[in-house]
Amino acid sequence: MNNSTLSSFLKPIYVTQPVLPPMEEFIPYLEQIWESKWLTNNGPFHQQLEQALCDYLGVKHIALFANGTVALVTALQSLRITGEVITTPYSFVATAHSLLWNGIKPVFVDIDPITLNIDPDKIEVAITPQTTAIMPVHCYGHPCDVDRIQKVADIYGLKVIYDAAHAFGVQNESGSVLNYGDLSVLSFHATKVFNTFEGGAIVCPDAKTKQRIDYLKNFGFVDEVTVVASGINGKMSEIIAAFGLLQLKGIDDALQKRKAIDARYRKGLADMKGVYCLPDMGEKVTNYSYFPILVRSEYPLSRESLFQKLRENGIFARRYFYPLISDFPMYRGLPSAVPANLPVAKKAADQVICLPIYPDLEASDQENIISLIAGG
Ligand code: T4K
Repeated sequence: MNNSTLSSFLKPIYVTQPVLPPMEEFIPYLEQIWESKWLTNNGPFHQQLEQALCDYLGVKHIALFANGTVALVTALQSLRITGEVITTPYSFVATAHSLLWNGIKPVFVDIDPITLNIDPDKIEVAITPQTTAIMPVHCYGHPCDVDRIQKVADIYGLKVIYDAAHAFGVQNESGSVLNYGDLSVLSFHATKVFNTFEGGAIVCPDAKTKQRIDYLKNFGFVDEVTVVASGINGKMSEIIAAFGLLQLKGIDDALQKRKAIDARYRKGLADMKGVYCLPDMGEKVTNYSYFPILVRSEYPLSRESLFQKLRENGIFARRYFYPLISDFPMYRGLPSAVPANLPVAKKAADQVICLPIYPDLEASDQENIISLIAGG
């Protein structure tokens, strides 16, 4: 990113900043790895992190990956998804890229104006004989309408693979949202609520599916002489898995701090004309992974002007998710990518700014951000 507009005396505030544990706490983990010389391929830390995450998240099986994107690509492979997959244009490009990497045609449908997640009412009309699955995204960690999506999937015999990159730890009344659909895919990227530098995972409901996923992420190997699929190398290494175990110790504290920041924004922005905060979606447990605002016409500045103003003041907010995925060159020729098909998503993409939110964001910096927005 080019920060040249930033005045030299300003400390830049980014949309996020990763949480890191004290470095000395990581040394004992490194010593164990140096001692055992077991660096990757389902080593002891890898196995421990899989179990620890199952326990923490309340899910049955987890397969760890090097990052969320390779996990998405592998999730689609594991269920042999082909043809067309219905998905949202309002997400990070990796969602749709995972489809193209599998030779699958994305079919974009519009989003719900409140949740900004895929609109379940729009899915049915997009189904064709080639449709094999739905890939919704729990955008900003807010759960999709999982029941209605499953209902459509059941009627038409479709698989559901959730891109749950934002949904670490999120729960509804029945428990983890990661338990819905056929598979859910997490990202542990540096910018995520739970980060392992890079990392990802597939959450799956049964041991058989996890077994297949484990083959696929290790070249398709079953044993030394048996290869059952054209798998990939998607494995998480021991150093990353060990780091994940350490990170997990701090996750509840990080979520508490995020909650307080979310509350301060909501209070500070409550009466600001033209600044719309996404409402409480009624989750039982939220992760406060992003703080999106929609800058509407009643606000004195355009979204772009406010975005620039924040940058000039050292606040590097982001316009997640502008442009829409459907506007990128590899997608815009698709019939479903035409703007007339996606008016709600287009409007959100044109209005959104994600404000900085991360556990170490100082209250004074947050007050400054709120004042800058109030200044119009
Ligand atoms: N599906 C969804 C819905 C996703 O959002 C993502 C990833 C994926 C799938 C794919 O998962 P992974 O394969 O990434 O595991 C970032 C992330 O790179 C990406 O992981 C994330 N979504 C996306 C929403 O955001 P950028 O291009 O905005 O990242 P970047 O490098 O501009 O970072 C944003 C800010 O964070 C920086 O301005 C400063 C701060 N930062 C970043 C990094 C990398 C740090 O302070 N330290 C760091 O190490 O995409």
